[in-house]
Amino acid sequence: MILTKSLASAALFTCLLAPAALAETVIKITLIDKMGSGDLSKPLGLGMGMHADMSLAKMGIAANPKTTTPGAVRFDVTNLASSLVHEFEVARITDENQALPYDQSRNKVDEQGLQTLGAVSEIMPNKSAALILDLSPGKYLLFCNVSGHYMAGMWTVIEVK
Ligand SMILES: [Cu+2]
Repeated sequence: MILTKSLASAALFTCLLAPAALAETVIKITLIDKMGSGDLSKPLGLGMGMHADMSLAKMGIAANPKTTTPGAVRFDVTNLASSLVHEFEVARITDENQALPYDQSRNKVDEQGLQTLGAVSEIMPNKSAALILDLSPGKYLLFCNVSGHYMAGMWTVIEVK
């Protein structure tokens, strides 16, 4: 723990001198889907705060670890889908038990009311991408907002503390 802290302050100092040397904590993100030819045209009701049985989800986002420390966080995102393109978005949330505003006609989370901090759009199957964000303490929703995917279970929540 002491080692981690001293590394963190050293990293911060280095960062002030040379932004390119910024050291981040890393969260491994895996985008998963087993939809096959499943129907995504109607919302499947597996969104955050909807208290659905998530074992029914055929799409998901796995984050490891799910808790990290404040500062620069690098999300290493891998799309393990066999054929679908996914995206990866990060939004700050206040209450993970509250359902998000949803645009039924587009079958997507309505991002107007969301504090979105960053996104990687269009990650092809079997490809990886990275996103680096400076995160303060709080809870963050990680999700895919390709039509139908969020309601199919493609989200998770991480905590920064
Ligand atoms: Cu997706």
